[in-house]
Amino acid sequence: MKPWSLIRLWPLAILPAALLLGSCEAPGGISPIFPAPVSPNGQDIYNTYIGISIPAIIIFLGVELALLWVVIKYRRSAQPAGYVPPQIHGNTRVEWAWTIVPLIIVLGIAGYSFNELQKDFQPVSNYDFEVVVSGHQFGWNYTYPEGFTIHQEGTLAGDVTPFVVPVGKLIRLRMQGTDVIHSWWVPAISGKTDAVPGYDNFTWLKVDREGTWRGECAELCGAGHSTMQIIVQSMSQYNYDQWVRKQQAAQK
Ligand SMILES: [Cu+2]
Repeated sequence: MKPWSLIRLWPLAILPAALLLGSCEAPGGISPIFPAPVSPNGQDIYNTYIGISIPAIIIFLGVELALLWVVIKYRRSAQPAGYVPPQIHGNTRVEWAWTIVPLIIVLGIAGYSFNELQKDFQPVSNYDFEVVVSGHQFGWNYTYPEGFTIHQEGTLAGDVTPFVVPVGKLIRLRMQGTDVIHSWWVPAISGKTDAVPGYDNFTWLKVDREGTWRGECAELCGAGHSTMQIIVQSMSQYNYDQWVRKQQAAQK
């Protein structure tokens, strides 16, 4: 095969990327891109993801394009017969540069993500109220300060019962596990937080608009793991208060 007939196959190279991006809107929440964040911690995680991914993609494209350029421009068939390229042993200055620059980039990423961990993955104390979230095989229970519990039993047959929150309130989630380790994850709202038996973990949310968001248990926890869907529904304080009264009446 002549080199140029190979190059004409370039659309094949971008096919996987095109397929991946084409599935962005696929039902079931499978997407390489996070949904629009609706809680400050979700926003910060999103910013961290974008802040690291965009420079990484630019560097990747730069390296690959430079590689392609060298492969094509200096291919053997474009050189005179018997051509031997210059035999260079090394270049100390270039070697220092490609050691130091990646080191700075990696340390930058480490500092950036560590800062985000310190900011949004600590237990909050200025919360409006706390909900105890308990994971079990296979579902989630949400116990509210008023004393009632919402059972979000896992299923693939349809939507699970939503975990209802009021808009704009800072809610601390106390994560617990009753059997094995689960992990509560709603990408638009917060990072993954493990629900561990015998140990309380904390996360929080402060949803800024009304709506419904989906998540999943993010820790393989047994045969029914995939049924552990999460739905968070946020509503106005007025509607929320009415909803609370209804739950209290139903669970008396
Ligand atoms: Cu689970």
